[in-house]
Amino acid sequence: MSDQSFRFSHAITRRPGASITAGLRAVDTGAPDLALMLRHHQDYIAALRETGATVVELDPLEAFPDSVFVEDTALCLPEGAIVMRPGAPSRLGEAAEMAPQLRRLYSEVVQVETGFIEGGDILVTEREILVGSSARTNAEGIAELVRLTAPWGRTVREVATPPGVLHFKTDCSLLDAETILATRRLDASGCFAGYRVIHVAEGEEAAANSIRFNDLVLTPAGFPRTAEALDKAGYDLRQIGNSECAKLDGGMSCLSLRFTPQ
Ligand code: CIR
Repeated sequence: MSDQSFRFSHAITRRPGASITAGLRAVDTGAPDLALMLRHHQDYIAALRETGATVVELDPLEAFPDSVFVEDTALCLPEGAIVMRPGAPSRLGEAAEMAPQLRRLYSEVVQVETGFIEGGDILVTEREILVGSSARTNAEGIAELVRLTAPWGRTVREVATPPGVLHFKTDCSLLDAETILATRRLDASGCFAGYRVIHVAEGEEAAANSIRFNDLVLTPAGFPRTAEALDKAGYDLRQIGNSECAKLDGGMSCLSLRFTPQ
């Protein structure tokens, strides 16, 4: 079994700007503190770099308050990058801002042309691409993903993001080629049949949005029972402050595009 689903040479990040206070959120739990968010962002980048990867840090895009959440703008596979079409109207233009960055690193960059799809709804495992339909990702966008990845021999499986959950990966992460970290509510749908699943602790659902990046697992700080379970399972954890991104429904996966261009 190869491990190309979690071994990456590169990551792209974007620093949050002052307009972050206007970012989208399901529930208003107070304005994010930009200075604290920037400190957390630096810790996040340092952990990615610790693994030896090259991390690109893009400047803030003040016209796009949510643009720190770069994951939603593209799907990066070894074969090529696919520029997404975010379903949130205020985020649609972010994808065009990311495209030239991807062209610098990839020889093949293709584009979703119709429908809506955000990277946060896509989980890539060794055997397939899981895509959750959601308020941000519709059937047309998923059909585009199928069309664009078919020439690369990829299999796409449509699943459902639980109602009221922003993205499919809000509730799950890949931990290794065989293992997924997930909330019980998502696993109950049966979408992970055939995988080994580790559940986040009751009341620690927000810990499900973690990332495996090379030898590390980056997980949001403040979820000690899930951290203990991951530690016991043998993963090398870095707990990263996420209090400010959490106010905007963002977590570990949203903050980077992770890839190894062929
Ligand atoms: C949004 O609602 O689009 C942002 N406030 C949060 C995006 C989080 N992205 C992700 O989970 N991939």
